[in-house]
This record gives sequence, structure tokens and C-alpha cells, in this order.
Amino acid sequence: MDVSWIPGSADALVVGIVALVVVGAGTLAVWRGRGRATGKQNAELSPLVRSTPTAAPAPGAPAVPPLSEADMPEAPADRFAARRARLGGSLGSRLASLFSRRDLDQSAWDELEEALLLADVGAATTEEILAQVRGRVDAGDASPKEALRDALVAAIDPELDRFLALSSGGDLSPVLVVGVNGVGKTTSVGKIARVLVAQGKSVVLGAADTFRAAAADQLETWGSRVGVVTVRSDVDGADPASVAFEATQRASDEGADVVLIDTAGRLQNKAGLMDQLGKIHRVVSKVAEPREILLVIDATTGQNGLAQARVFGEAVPLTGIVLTKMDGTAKGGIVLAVQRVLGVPVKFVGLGEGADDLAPFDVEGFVDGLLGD
Ligand SMILES: Nc1nc2c(ncn2[C@@H]2O[C@H](COP(=O)(O)OP(=O)(O)OP(=O)(O)O)[C@@H](O)[C@H]2O)c(=O)[nH]1
Ligand SMILES: [Mg+2]
Repeated sequence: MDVSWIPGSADALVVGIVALVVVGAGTLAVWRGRGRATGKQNAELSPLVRSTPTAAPAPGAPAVPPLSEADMPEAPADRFAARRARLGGSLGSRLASLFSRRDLDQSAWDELEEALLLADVGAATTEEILAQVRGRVDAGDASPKEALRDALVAAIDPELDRFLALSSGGDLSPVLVVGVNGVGKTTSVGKIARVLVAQGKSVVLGAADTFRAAAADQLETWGSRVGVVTVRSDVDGADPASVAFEATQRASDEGADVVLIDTAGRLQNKAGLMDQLGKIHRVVSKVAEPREILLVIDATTGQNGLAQARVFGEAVPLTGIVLTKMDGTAKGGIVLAVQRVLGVPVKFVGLGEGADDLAPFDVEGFVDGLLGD
């Protein structure tokens, strides 16, 4: 398979306005400079990735100043709590009258079931949760609200690993980002890049959405804001797998920590799109095995979006979910359905359009938000 260059040769590639940024210790020093990071706290500041050593700068890589204080992203650990009020709180408002009681009659149980279904929890999970809540409430073991909170937390599973998995020891970690069109893939890639750069990781972006030229421009804008290279093609309809390969190869050559690859969400037909994703996965793996394949899902599309998303799991081995547009949706229960159907954890949630509006998923904080606490 020809995976060398994009048709049109090397000069069709814009390989970046700025050289690869290796901010490593410099940027971590900025975090520390804000007086927040002792060893333990630093782990709390960086929940996006489990602590992994940052590779030494590649020989000859130009020293680039770290992000300025004004450009520093907000600490990921604080983001979810700070934006929790943006969650719909849908269950809380529906169930307020129920929660003030200790014993529930049949109509109250029906009301709870309806609320869970309307929040997009999904039929099977709703039944399981109801059975658990009912068992505990009937036994006088917990109030309806306590029992519901516990059952929701258990169903989402606080034990799942929700860190961004990166190679240890400075090996390159490719991260593929996939999903249907308009869900927030490019935006999420930009937001993740921003956090990684601030955490001292060297990052390369790959614009493997060649379906429309504006897609690469959009990604490049995110890249240039944090000073990372975007590997792209200027040839409309160029082979996306070639761009993905080229980006990964370049990241590898330059000793980068992470290559984030943005993909297209639409194509003439579904089979074509899935073939393309499979090919991207294969060619990237020739350089380095993808550490993460993140599926982006728009929370507002509910069960429909989930049905579409399923197909992606058949094309590539998903490792995690980014659930976007959770701000203001009454469909927050989709978190439960999504994990159950796709069998991988929700790792990040999008809570707005701003550059820092992507938060590591916090199970208990989410359930409290859903219950309107
Ligand atoms: N409110 C809100 N908007 C979001 C969120 N994430 C992304 N968006 C918006 O959703 C729109 C689409 O985002 P993109 O990142 O371009 O989506 P995409 O999946 O790359 O789209 P295609 O490349 O067309 O497939 C943009 O207007 C984003 O600002 C979120 O968490 N909340
Ligand atoms: Mg896009």
C-alpha cells in the first residue's frame, strides 16, 4: 500500500508555521510558578494523563518559549466542578417531589422510570437501576434519592480508567479521533492538544479530514494557538490515510510525545468511511500503535447518535468516548447508555465551546449534577 506522500508531493504539505514545540520542564515550571503544584497536587492538576515521563527534546529541536501566563489553560482537575451547573440537572428537577418522600407508591416508581428514560439512560439500564433503588428503598436501607445516586454512580462505574493512555518512556502515542460529522471532533482535538502542551507534552496534529479544505484550516488554527505543527494536505480529497501516516511519521522523527489525528465524519457512503478509518488505523500502526481511539459523540443526539456511533466500533477498536455538548442538554443519561453499548469509558466531556470547556469525566460530580445537587 502506498502510504508515502500525499499526491502532489511534499510541497503540497503545509508542515507548520512554527517548529515542534517541546515545552517540557519549562511549562511544568509555569504550572509550579502559579504556586499550585507540589508532587501530589501536580497529579491532581494533570488528570488528563497519568503521570508519564516527558521525552527529552529531539536533538536540534529549537527551544520555544513556554505558553505565556495569559495563554495557560485552566487546570483540568477543576474544570468539571466549575462547569457542573451547565449540566441539564434534568433528573433533579423532575424528581424533586419524589425525593422529599421515603416511601414511594406505584405511580411514583413509574414517574422515576419515565424520568430515567427521558434522560436517555436507556431501557435496560433503567430497569436495572429501578430494581436496585426499589430493593433498597423497600428494605428501608436508603432514601429514594440516596439509593438513586448510588445506583447511578455504580452503573457508570467509578473504577474505570479514564485517563488518556499515553506510552511511558517517551515513545510516541498516536491518538485517533473519530465520529460522525459535526459532533465536535476537531474542537476536541484542539482542546486536548492545549492541555497536553501545557502539561509539557510535545504534540503534532494530523488533519486527516481531507473531505473539505476548511477542516484542515480549523485544526491548524487550534494548533497555531498552542504552537504545535499541523500536518495537512492542501489537495482537496487527498488520501486521509497518507496524511495520517505522514503526521505520525513526522511526530516520530521529531521525538514528539503525542500525535493527535483528526478524521472526517462524512463521506459519500458509510462503507467508504469505515474503510477509510480502518486504513488510517493500519498505516498509523506501522509507525506506532495508536494508544487511544476516541469516539466523539454529541450528547444532544441521544439514542440516535448512539446508533450511528456503534458503526465506528465495528471499524476501529475504540478505547474511549468524548461526550460533547453536555452543556444544557436534558439528555445527560446518555453517558450510561453510551458506555454500555460501546463497552468503553467516557473519558472526557465537552461542556461548552470555549478552549477550556473540555473536562475529564468525573462520575460523582456528574451524578450530582444530574440530580441537581
Ligand atoms: N455547546 C458546545 N458546543 C460544542 C462542544 N464541542 C463542540 N462544539 C461545537 O460544535 C460545532 C462542531 O464542532 P467541530 O469540532 O467542528 O465538529 P467536527 O466533528 O469536527 O465536525 P466535522 O469536521 O464537520 O465532522 C462547533 O461549533 C463547536 O464549537 C461542546 O462541548 N459544547
Ligand atoms: Mg472536524
